[in-house]
Amino acid sequence: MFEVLSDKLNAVFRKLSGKGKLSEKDIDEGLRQVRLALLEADVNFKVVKDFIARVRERSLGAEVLRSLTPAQQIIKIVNEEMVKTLGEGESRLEPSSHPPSIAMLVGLQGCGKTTTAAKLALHLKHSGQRPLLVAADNRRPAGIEQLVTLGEQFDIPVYREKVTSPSKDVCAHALKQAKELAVTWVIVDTAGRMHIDEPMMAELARLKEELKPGEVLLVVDAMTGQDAVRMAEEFNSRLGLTGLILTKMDGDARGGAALSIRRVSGVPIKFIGVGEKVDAFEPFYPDRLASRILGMGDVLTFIEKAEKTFDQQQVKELEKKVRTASFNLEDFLSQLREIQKMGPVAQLVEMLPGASQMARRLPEGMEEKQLKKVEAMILSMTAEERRNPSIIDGSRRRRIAQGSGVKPQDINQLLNQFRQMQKLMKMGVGGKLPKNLRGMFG
Ligand SMILES: Nc1nc2c(ncn2[C@@H]2O[C@H](COP(=O)(O)OP(=O)(O)O)[C@@H](O)[C@H]2O)c(=O)[nH]1
Ligand SMILES: [Mg+2]
Repeated sequence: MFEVLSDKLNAVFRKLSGKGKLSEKDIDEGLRQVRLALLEADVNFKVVKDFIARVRERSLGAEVLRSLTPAQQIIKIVNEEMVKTLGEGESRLEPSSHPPSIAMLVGLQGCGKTTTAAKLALHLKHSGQRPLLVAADNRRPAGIEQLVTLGEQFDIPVYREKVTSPSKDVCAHALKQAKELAVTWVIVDTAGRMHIDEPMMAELARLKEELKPGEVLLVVDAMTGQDAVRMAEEFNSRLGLTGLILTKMDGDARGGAALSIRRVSGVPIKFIGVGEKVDAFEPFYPDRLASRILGMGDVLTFIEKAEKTFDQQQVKELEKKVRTASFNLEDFLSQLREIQKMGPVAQLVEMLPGASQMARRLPEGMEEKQLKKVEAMILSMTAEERRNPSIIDGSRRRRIAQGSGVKPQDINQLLNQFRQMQKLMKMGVGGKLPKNLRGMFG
């Protein structure tokens, strides 16, 4: 979903993460590229302008400058502001206090209305509701058959009449049927046209009058970009929409519609269609979409974990030790434990932009499956040995190996790796890592 936009934003973040401290100029350059990426994705220019202004203000604020990981903080801000742009919180269907609840689906021809009606009905059925589909699109006989077929396939009742019945009558009769069947939701598929025109709007307004639906949902094709956004404004001003359903999000939509439509129209996105199949339908979660677009779900989780795991005092002490080269196996052990608290090592390292280079240099013993083994070896050492590994001779090595259930060569390997780490530390290769992790990876 939105791969091009996603790739571009990730390239910007990688560049920012590659630098240690960020200047105002770095931030502005990064945001300039974010702005371009959004515009190229066909996001409404006012929405982009507003978005960049909000991100910039927060990025230049204290929360980033004080932070140990400025680039990660910016990603976090971009994510939060993107969630706001997409619409905070999840927007659910509002059930009526006098069942059945009624949802009327409107939209142009070909946007996916009929398919979406079936998807919505199936979604409701799966959440324990009893839906009734209503084929009120009398402009397309084939549309009626399409809905009937879908209904049969999923064992959902469909109310239909002959093509010549006015849709107003179809709806009135459908409501009667709904009461008889004691359904909880009525989903009405209405007629669309190729373009917005007055007769269509007038007919939909009449239907709305007849049905008094609690939900008037506009179905729009996400691939149509800013046209979809204009459509939402127009339908909303004419009919009063309660929600949007963005279809064809699985296609090659650039993201412009999804990222603009809420801000511009003020109407929340409630569902997205992600394929032709009837189960390719999801409630809309702004935070999940933002994470997908940013490809940063993992990094955000990582930042949260790192924030929880490391306190600044701890980091300062470590840095001092690294500087004075007094980092010993005891510190190493406590670092190992911090890492274990955070989760699988390989995964953690992957989450860190810029850290993957470092990961390749990690001693083998740092691999997750080896962590426990390394820990056991260090635990079998005396405090003196941990503080000053150079005293570990042949007989000590045998004792430690026996105590931790490994071979003496394993102890050798660990000591070699540790010496290598110390060397790397002195060379300052940790400088490329986010500051609060330098101690961890040496
Ligand atoms: N890829 C994809 N195709 C969709 C989606 N929703 C609908 N379609 C397709 O869009 C076309 C038009 O759908 P239809 O429901 O007949 O549109 P309507 O004219 O608005 O009723 C059909 O080929 C559907 O399979 C979606 O979320 N993803
Ligand atoms: Mg249709």
